Amino acid sequence: MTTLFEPTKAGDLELANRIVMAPLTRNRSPNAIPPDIAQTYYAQRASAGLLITEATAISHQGQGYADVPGLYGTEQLDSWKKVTQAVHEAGGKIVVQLWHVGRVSHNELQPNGGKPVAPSAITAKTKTVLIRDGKAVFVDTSAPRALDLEELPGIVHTYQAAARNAVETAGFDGVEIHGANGYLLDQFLRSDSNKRTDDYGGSIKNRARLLLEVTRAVTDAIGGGRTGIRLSPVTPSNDAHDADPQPLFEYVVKHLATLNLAYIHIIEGMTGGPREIADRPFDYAALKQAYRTAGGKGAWMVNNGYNKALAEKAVADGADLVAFGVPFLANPDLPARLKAGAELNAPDKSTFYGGGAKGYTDYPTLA
Ligand code: 8OZ
Repeated sequence: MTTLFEPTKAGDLELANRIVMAPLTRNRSPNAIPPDIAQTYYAQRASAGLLITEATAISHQGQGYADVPGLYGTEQLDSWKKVTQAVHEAGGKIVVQLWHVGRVSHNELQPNGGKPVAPSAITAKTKTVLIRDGKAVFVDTSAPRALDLEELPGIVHTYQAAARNAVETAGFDGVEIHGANGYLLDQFLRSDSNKRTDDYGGSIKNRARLLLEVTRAVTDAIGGGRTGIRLSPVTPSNDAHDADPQPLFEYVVKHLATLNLAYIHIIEGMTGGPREIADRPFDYAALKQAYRTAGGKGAWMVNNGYNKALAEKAVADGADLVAFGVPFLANPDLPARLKAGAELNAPDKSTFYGGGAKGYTDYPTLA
């Protein structure tokens, strides 16, 4: 029987085990530059089969929260390079999560104080984080403007350039496209946030077009075998809602199947919340089947609320990889602890977002 602790492959990525560190936003990157201490944080967790970085903005326009990192400036790339070196020296593999927040932003975070961009000019009923007087404060997102049709090739190109820089300049093993949690690509997918009347709105085919164009452009630049994508079919995060997610996401994975991706990363249920949402049922087995039937060979990565028993069952039932978020944040040696059946450190929620070493690099490993 396959276990969590066996090596596997995800596209071109050779992984020491099936345990993945999920992307975790930490808001410790002033001026969008990862701090030196991020080298320690990620290297401490290098025993994961794969590390996925915190969501990382592909452009200034793609940024939506204070002190999140970017991947578009020289200093940002130089700093990430030190992170990837530290992880590789520790024997790990690391991909960067490519992020454009779309409408989940604030004027203060945008170039020249402009409006955030979105498929349609509909404000998300959600909050973002600004720093005021050195303190993180939650504020409503600003009203967005709809992207012009002529701007969309530039968005695709920006993802592609970020992927190329990630691999060629910053030394990442690959990238994960953030297609989840109510950010730009997810906003295009969903019927509630996308009211466009051009080729990028209306039908499922049209709403999925931008995500598929972005993914194709990224795979053209760095190869499908180094490209993963994260999707969250039913999460309500950031005001995400679709009238009929099952056919939408089955369409998406069927078309992703042709791109020879390293992996498909699925958030089951509400991101960081319950795995089942009463009024948003979803058949994940059918989603995976749709991908495999269409010829998709990438690793199938599952996420949300997993513990050892659930993860072992998922792998026995055919998942290839299991991503752990908060447990990995609080347990740098999570694979060893899971293997030993050891107690886990409790996470300190007050240090999740913002701050320094406390709650970041000071969680103890097993003796
Ligand atoms: C928590 C806080 C801010 C952003 C996501 C990138 O949900 C995030 C995020 C999570 O994907």
